[in-house]
Amino acid sequence: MILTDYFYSTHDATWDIALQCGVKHGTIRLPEDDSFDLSSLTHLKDVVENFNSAGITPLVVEPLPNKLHDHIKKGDSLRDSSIEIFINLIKNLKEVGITTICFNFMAHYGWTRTTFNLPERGGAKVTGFDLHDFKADDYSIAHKELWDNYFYFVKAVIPYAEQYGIRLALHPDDPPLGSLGNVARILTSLDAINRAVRTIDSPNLGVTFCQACYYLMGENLEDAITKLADKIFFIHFRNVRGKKTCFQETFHDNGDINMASIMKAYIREGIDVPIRVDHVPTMANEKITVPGYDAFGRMFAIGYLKGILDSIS
Ligand SMILES: [Mn+2]
Repeated sequence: MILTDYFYSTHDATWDIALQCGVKHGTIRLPEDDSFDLSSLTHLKDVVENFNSAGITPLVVEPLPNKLHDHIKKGDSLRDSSIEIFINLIKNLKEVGITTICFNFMAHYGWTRTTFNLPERGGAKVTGFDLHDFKADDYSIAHKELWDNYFYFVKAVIPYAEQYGIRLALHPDDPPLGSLGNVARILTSLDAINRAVRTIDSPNLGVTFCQACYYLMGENLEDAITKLADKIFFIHFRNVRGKKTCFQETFHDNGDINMASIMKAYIREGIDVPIRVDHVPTMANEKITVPGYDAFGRMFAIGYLKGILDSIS
């Protein structure tokens, strides 16, 4: 496994904390302000140089920039121009040594929570979701239309991903519910994921195995890892407690998933890909800044992940 952490593209304490914890590789979020031109190789090189000079090697981009992806998911009039920019981005990522893009196909609502301050062990705070508390707006899209938009996108970009050696790693829907309000969700079961990544047969199309999403789908995790072994390109190391209609995040050692046995399953299947910790609690003396991404919980999670990896390998 290649240990990464999730970084914004401006040097902040998360970079130094990760480096101090022994993380040398990055899963990076590209800048979203208008001064960053997604078409510019120079701008991308500047971002990567900045990481490199701090001692971090970026390997994964997550997510596919929303200013492109929202049009692609909805299939609106800016879809084709957005796909063109993305194809150019694939070429540029190859130039700077980034190998993997984590993308999702959740339209309109991204990863969705109904609360951001549930108590977890010792009074730490976590995010949670309860379908009863979810308030939908009036946007709607149907399952068929979203599947059509998904395959339209994948067909357009896969030849370039293959040509430039970039792996597209599909993240499942979070939460994996069949719909939110009138917005269809399509990547909510192992069967659906298999349809998404095997209908078009390409070695460059696979998945981000976000463990907790697969758990909340009701899938057996070890079984899912075995069935997707050739397609797991990136791992979100994440734990959770509950069911898909009502759940909360947890410390990595305090949820429903046995994290050590899941790690053994990856190793048994020969999966050796970038991994990062995902969705951590906010702890004492911290304010909730980016829910799920505060520093102390991340330190704990990285240490816990490193301990499991060291004990197995
Ligand atoms: Mn995830």
